[in-house]
Amino acid sequence: MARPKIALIGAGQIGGTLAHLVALKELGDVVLFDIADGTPQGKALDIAEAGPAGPFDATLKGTTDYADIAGADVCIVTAGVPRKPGMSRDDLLGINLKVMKSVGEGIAANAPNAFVICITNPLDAMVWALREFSGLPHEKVCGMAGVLDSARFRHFLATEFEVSMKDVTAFVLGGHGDTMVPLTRYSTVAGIPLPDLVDMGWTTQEKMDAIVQRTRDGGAEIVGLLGNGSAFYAPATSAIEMAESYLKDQKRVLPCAAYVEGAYGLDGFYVGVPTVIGKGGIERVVNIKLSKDEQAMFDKSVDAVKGLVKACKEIDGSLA
Ligand code: A3D
Repeated sequence: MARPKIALIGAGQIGGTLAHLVALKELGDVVLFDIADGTPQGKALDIAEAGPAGPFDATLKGTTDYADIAGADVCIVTAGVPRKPGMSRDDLLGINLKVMKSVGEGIAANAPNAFVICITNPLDAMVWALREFSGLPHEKVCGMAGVLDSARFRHFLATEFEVSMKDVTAFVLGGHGDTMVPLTRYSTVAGIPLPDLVDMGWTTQEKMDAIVQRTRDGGAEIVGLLGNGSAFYAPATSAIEMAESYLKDQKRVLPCAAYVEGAYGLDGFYVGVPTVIGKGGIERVVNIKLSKDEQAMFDKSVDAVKGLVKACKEIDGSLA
């Protein structure tokens, strides 16, 4: 049986890390695409040369020609520009919207049956635009953010409680931005919800509030530390979890930016929600019941995303 073909559109920090992870996990063969000639070819060769020592079996090809992604099973999109210190994700909108147009057309022409995971920021608006430009079915186009945001939340919680990260689950909803909604009620240690752990004296409400805020600011914290570019190891690892669930039909329940029609009072919109990812792509959106306060936070987050989509339509008339 042929190995799956995984196309990585953008061979920068996240793209290169994705290629390495795909190879190490032997998820399939990799095509690294970028407009910066030399970068995708150099990274592909460097990773391929790691194969014997890895050891892993995977072929890697770097290219500037969209024809090379033909027939890809999965496309992970990181093409565009990342944030610099002091920038918000939304500041990237104008530049990255143009990039989504060329990427969407490249995927539509060469890999129309792929499962597409967008990572380019501002995430919720870019995944919407990428879907519009590509014309692919909504269930085959999604965005990676929730897995990363909840991984950050889980890391902070596991460190606070001094327990294994494997036993901590966390729930983050809404747009990938300052308005994201970490849900403490649905976040647990071995099934025990966080509010109960506060009652049990494991931590205090103040510490929980600080962790929620640190999760919201998680991306900016890394941008500030690096001083040049944004996070890439955790974002790449998170997207791989989603790609693996699709390729192996694992039906993992993972939060991601999915097209929501009907659930959460939304009528056709991309926003972060819990989903089931299997061979059909986004097979289900899990519609959980929110409290009044949670719904208000979610609505605020959705409003922020709607504002960005409106801005996309104003910049590119073909999206209106
Ligand atoms: P970077 O290392 O700059 O890589 C981006 C690559 O895209 C570069 O190699 C560019 O040459 C390439 N590129 C630019 N335009 C095009 C084009 N039209 N077609 C193909 N390739 C192109 O950035 P990065 O890998 O650190 O980040 C990539 C994106 O992910 C940025 O928009 C980040 O803001 C975003 N990001 C999102 C998250 C989420 O959780 C959603 C986290 C971290 C970064």
